[in-house]
Amino acid sequence: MEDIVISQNILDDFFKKMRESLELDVAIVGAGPSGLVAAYKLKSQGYKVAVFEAKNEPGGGIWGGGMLFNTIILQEELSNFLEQMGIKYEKVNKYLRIDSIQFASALIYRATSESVHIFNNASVEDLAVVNNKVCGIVLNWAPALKEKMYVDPITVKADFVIDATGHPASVVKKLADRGMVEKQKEFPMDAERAEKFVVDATGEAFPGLYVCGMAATSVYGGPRMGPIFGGMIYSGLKVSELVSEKLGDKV
Ligand code: 48F
Repeated sequence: MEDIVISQNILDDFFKKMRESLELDVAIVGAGPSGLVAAYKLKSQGYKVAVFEAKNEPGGGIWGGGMLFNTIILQEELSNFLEQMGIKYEKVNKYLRIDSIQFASALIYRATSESVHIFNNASVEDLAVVNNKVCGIVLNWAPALKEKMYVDPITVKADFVIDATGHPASVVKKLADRGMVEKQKEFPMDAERAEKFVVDATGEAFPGLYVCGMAATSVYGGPRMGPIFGGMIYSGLKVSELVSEKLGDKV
């Protein structure tokens, strides 16, 4: 019966990916634009990286563009980045416009082409903290959590964890709820200020825990910006630099 060969192949491959990801240099939570860019950059430098995404589809808030109009906007300075990633763009005034479907799929494709394992349907429900330093993530199946099933999670060890979970900053929130870090509330829309704020706010929120993208805005109380995505790219690039400085020549 051929079906069993298919099943065996799937299980062998999945558990190989999982075993390879049990001890990481960097665990990235959330496969939105900032998390995918950080994963691509860190993996291309040789670090052991995996991405954990609660939804079935990686890509976060990219797919729907602005109000489901599936075009997004980037600053013109990012044309080189888009060319490196093989993404088509059109320059109009001082902005670049790109197709959100191509942008999401290119970031996913680039990260997975660098052999980043992206675990979808995998929700990070807590952190492992030892001696006041984050040293891993606590992982469960997103559908199990959604169904409120009483299932214990498993732990993945990581030297550094990046919270790239977007507006909810759901990883930092786990520590904020316990009074271990302070978390502000997002400000209303102000795209110009927001695009700078998100990059400035990108950094270490707790020993071993970095925050990027809208999660950084949310933790430090910056304004939201809607469907302009340059800040997300710059934030993903910045967090990858900060973490690789810490990891140094571990590769
Ligand atoms: O929100 P999201 O796209 O993150 P981002 O990189 O980008 C924000 C933009 O999309 C947009 C914007 C641009 O100007 O403002 O909103 O900051 O993606 C975050 C991903 O994290 C996943 C979530 O499903 C989404 O795909 N996520 C959230 N919480 C968890 C999680 C969790 N606890 N475990 C795993 N994944």
